[in-house]
Amino acid sequence: MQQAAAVLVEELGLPSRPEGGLARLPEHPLDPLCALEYEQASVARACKEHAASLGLDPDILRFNGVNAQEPVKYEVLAFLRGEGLRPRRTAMAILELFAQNAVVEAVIDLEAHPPCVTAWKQMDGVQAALTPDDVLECEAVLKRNPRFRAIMAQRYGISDVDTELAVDPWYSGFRYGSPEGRVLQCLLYKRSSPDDNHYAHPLDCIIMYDFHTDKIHDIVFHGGEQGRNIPTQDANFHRSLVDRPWRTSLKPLDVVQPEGPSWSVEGNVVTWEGWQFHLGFSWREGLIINDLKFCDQGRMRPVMYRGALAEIIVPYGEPRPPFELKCAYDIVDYGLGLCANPLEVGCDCLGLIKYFDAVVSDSRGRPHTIRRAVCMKEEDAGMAWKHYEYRNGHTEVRRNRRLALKFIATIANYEYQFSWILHLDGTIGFEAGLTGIVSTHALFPEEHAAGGQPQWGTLVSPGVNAHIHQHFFQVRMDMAVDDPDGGACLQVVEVEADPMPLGPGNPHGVGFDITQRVLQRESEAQRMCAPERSRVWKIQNPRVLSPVTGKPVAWKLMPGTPCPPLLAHPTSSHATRGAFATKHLVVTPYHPKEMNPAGDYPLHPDPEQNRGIAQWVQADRNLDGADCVLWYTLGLTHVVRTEDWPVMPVEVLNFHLKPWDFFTQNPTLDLPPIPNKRTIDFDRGGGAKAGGSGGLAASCCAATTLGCCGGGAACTCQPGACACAGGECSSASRAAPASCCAKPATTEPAAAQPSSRL
Ligand SMILES: [Cu+2]
Repeated sequence: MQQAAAVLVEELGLPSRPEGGLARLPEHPLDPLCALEYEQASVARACKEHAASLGLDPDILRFNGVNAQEPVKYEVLAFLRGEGLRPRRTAMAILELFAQNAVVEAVIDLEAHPPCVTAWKQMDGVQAALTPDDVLECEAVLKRNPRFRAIMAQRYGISDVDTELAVDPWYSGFRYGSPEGRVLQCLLYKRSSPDDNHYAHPLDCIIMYDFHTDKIHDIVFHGGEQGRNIPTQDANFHRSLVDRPWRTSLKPLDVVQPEGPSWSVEGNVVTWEGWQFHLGFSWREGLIINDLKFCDQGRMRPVMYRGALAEIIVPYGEPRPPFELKCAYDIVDYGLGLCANPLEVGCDCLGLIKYFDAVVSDSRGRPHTIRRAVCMKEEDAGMAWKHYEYRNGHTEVRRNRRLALKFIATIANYEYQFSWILHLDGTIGFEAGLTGIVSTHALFPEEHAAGGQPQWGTLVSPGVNAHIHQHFFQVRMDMAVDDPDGGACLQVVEVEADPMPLGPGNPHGVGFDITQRVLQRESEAQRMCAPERSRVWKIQNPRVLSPVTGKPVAWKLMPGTPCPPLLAHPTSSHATRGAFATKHLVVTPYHPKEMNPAGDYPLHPDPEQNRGIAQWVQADRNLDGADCVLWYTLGLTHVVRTEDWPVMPVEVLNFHLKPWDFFTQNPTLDLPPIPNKRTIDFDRGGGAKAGGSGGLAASCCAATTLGCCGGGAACTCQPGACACAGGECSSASRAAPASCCAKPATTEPAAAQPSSRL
């Protein structure tokens, strides 16, 4: 492994580690850059000094994305095992040279004195991601453009573009290549008030615009030369504009952990009920789960070296220009981490929450802290297991619990909520939640003529079409499966259940059997889900055998919500650039440069050179006994409903990883048989405080939230003295009188812990 690490370090052009001490050490080799590293190590200063040394004006640098450069896996693992040196701390900055249509990749050595640029590579013809700063700058610059202002005034009667107009810049797809510059398709909407949902008022116009040069390349009016009136009907969800009274029937529903959480956090390393992992964050991917392990009866067993959402594609189905360009790649185009929300306390996550801040770079290279970018919480996860012995009435039942890590990103009109979820029983879940506002457009003239119905979408408001579209999310999982080398020798096995043919071995026709096939090469490992065949994929370690079955220990990837195929034609730009989404599972051997399945940059002069995973797999590398990386795609065909308007209820997609012969038994047998003490039998007193039909005005049951008095008895409850009037104490109170009548336990969660930085 050391040799492999050295080769990869050399291939990546990373500086090798010199002998001697270090000025400053990160806590963990995979820790993201912190604000101090931005400021003291000064990524921006090093880049600007280097630019000046090349004769460039430092002020033209735009910091598109800055990350700590992730060391090669084998170096990290060797260091964490105490067998290797700490990987050298470096940063990777993607820079734009403003108005020069040029992108630079710079590597900054953070341990040099002072930190300095060690690599400066100008990338030919690519465009960098459209950051939040870019989006705001594009809107502001376009609104100052005299030609644009004149069109808005003459065609739409909009004279105050600053307050009456909203501009959503999207990448322009295949129509413009990088040589033309940073050309964006700007979707336009009118606002009827500052907090108005402007997506209810789309203009029949798209502007192809380069905000670096302030050049309008094209203007496309799809509503016809005469234009149409802008849809006027408001559709709002802002609290100040909702025109119906708030409902008053909901009672509080609190999640409390009076004794505190079950997790512990040290730096970015989290430990919870056997699980341990490092929490990472990048400007591009957002949340990253690193070095996930499970402590199995005292032995720490690796499960997954790295897991993160790798790419998103949202292709739209409207075939008529200008909407044939409408396809968003929400990670490579925008940077999901850059778009992460600061989570709202008491809203985005409930209960006792550990928040992690994220530090990203703004366009000028300054650290920008996203407060509470990631939340972590324990959640009840239903029943873990149960058996009721009907012969004697004895029950054994345990509750399952899960640890959920979540972040939410806003990409223009849409919100995405992404969660990694660890369960007590070893299940790993991934969830994508979709909400926000569907993308809208004004109707075409022929649609108006045909009665106002859109042909490729749903009429959500008069004159407003919400286009039909799809969402695909590809998750990269570098599995380890009980291998301290990070899964260096694994196999991915496709497992299916097939009916047996009728015959001598199956005379009654009831037989079915399991077939297993090792995916030998990349050409064989581009697979689709097949629920009719119960298809799952097993990731096994042939070097570690189960003492029970004698077979390799494994984890299985289980598709969750049904995933459609990508519906764009195979020759279309959506399907060629978005080739990663044309298969539900792709397996590749680990390579540290292969991280971005839709390519490293949004636009490239030669699409064949920027196709990411479609290009990698053409090497048809061996996978049998390789360091296997899984790329799983989950998706949805979104036929918009009127219920999705004006803001969409959360739609959840998921899949799971489950241990398969990894443990020798159910790993939750040691869950203690302790009933939840705050669970209340509503009909036996729990309804009192609820004020509903329980009928008890002031029961001690309600005061303590423990069952005490039954039979409709009124209660008085004071510390150390609980009395029931006109009734007998319930069996619960007889079994545990001290707890029943004791001072009520606090319902306040433990003091909120300060946020950690990522
Ligand atoms: Cu959608």
